[in-house]
Amino acid sequence: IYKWHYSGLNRWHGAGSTADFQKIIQERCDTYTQTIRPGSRSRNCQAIRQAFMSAFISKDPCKATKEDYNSLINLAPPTVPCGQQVFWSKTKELAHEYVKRQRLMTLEDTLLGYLADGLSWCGEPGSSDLNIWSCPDWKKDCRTNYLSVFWEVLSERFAESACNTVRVVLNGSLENAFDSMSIFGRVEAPNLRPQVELEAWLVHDTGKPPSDSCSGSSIRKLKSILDGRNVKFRCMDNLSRDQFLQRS
Ligand code: N1C
Repeated sequence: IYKWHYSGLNRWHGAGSTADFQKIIQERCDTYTQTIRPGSRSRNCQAIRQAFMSAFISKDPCKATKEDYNSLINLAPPTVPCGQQVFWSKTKELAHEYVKRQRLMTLEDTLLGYLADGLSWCGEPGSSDLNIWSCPDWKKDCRTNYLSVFWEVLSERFAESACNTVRVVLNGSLENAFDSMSIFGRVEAPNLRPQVELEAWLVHDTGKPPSDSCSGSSIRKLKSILDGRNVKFRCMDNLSRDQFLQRS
């Protein structure tokens, strides 16, 4: 305990870096490139792991910039085939179940999304190690932390690459199915290109009445963001989880 206070490594309010971060990145990369998408362009997992590490190692964990991730993202841009893209907000597990049953893809089905899913990471100035004790929390410490900036910049690139019809799975059991402060609300919806069509699905817990609908104020707000960008919008509501997964 005296050591944490001494070094200050425990001063942040978020979870520390995932144990064996480098090893997990390398193993997931090998699995993805050899087993999950063996057909995809061959990628150098060692270079990807190194680019990931140099994005944040030895840096102030509250001073992340999008540029820090440029070389990593250029090694593996998060693009998916036209018309297969699925966004989600507060529906992660459901969205993944949905894409598994269709020929569709979420960000976690791209290499970098797959590598980072569920992990935590940050470094410390003057050290070449990850801080395994704590990392900055978005609310309590700083928004410009490496984890938040990673998902923001990756999500931005993912949304910019969308074409034809794309889908978003929203949580109809929340009072506001569309949250303008979420990554979908702040980053993805505002970065869709003109002429793309977004289909929103409001899905509520089976056996309960929905709490929001396509005519509610949160969805009207989403519609107005999209109108401003000339993105077409369709909305489907009142679907229970079971109905949604069965029809899909
Ligand atoms: O803030 P959200 O959801 O609206 O973000 C989801 C949205 C999706 O469409 C994804 O494309 O943004 C992308 N995305 C991820 O793929 C992702 N995987 C894991 C955003 N965040 C992701 N995470 C972590 O979950 C990350 O730590 C982020 O802060 C949460 C977002 O969850 P949310 O609020 O349900």
